[in-house]
Amino acid sequence: MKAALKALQAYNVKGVISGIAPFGLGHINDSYLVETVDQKLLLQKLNRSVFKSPEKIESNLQALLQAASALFTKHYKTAEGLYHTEADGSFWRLMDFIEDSYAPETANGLIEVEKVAEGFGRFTAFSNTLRPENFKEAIPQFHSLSWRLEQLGEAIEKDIAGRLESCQDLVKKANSFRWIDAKMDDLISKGLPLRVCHNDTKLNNCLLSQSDHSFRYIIDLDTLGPGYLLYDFGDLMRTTLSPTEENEHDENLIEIRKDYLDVLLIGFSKESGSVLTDIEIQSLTFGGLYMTYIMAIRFLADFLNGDTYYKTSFEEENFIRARNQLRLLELMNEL
Ligand code: GN1
Ligand code: MG
Repeated sequence: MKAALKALQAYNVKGVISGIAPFGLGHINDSYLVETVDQKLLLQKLNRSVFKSPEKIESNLQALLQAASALFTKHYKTAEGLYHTEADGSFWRLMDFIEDSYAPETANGLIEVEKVAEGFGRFTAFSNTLRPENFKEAIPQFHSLSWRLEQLGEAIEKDIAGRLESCQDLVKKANSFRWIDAKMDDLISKGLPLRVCHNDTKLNNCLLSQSDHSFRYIIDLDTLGPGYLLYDFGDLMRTTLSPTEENEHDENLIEIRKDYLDVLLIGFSKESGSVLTDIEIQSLTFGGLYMTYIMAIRFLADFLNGDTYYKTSFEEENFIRARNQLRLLELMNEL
C-alpha cells in the first residue's frame, strides 16, 4: 500500500485517507477503493507486462477527455497535467468512485442488455466525432486475428508448459474457424471504416445504476483507440448472450439467448444508428463470431504459455475459458 499512498500524493487528494482496499475483478490491472472523509476514489495500477507503453494510454486519455463527454467518470490530473503518475516503478491513475452503481458480470434480464447496449451505442455516436489518427493502439495489433493466430501457432510449437497434449481437441476446433480471419480481411478490403472504438466492451465495462439499471458510465479506457465497430458490438454479443461467466465449469450451461441479441441490436442502433455505415450495419453480428474467436485463441495461447497474461484463480482456468469461448462460437455460428 506504500506505493499506492505515494501515487495518491501526486493528485493532491483532499482530506485524510481513511482506507485503501483492493476492488474489482478485471483480468489485467489492480484497482483500489480509496476513502477519505468526504469522498470515494478509484485508484488503478496499470499492469506493465500487458501495457508496455503507458504513454500511449496517457495520450489517448488526453485526446479523449479534452472532448469532455459525460460518458466517462472523472479522471484526476497531477500537477503536471497528466492522468498517470509513476510510483515505485508502476503507473497509476485516479478516478471518481461511482456509488450506487454496478458492473454486471453476466446479463440478468433484458433491461440490463438494453441499458448496456444504449450506453455503448451512445459511446459510438460520441466517438464518431473523434479522429482515429489522433489515437494510438495501446497494444499493437490488439485485435488482429492473424497475429493472434500466429501467437497461438508459436505457443503450440514451443509447448512451454507441456500442456499441448491436454488441449488437442480445442486446437483442432480452433483451427476449424480460421475462415473468420479471411472474412474479416474481405470486409476491410470492401471498405469497413476505421473509427475510434472502446476495444473492450465487455458487459462489465459499463456501469449501471443499482436502483433502476439505467446507464451511468463507460469504464476501462485502456484499449480505446483505432478499431472497427464490429469489435465493440461483437464483444457485447460475446459477453451478454449466454447467462454464463467466462470461466463457467459446466459447458452445457452455455447458450445463446436470441431475445437478448434482438434487444442488443435495437438498443445499440437506437443510439448509434445515424453514424453507422451500411457495411458496418451488415457486419455487426459477424463481430460476435470475430470477438468470441479471438478470445478463444488468446485464452488457449495463454493456457499453452503457462498462464502468463490473464489473472487466473485455478489451474485449468484458461483452458476452461478457451473451451467456453469455442462452444459459444459454435452456437453463434448456428444462428
Ligand atoms: C481483458 O481488463 P479486462 O478484464 O477488462 C482483456 C480483454 C479481454 C478480456 C476478457 C488489455 O479485459 O481484451 O476481452 O480480458 N484486456 C486486455 O475477459 O488484454
Ligand atoms: Mg481492461
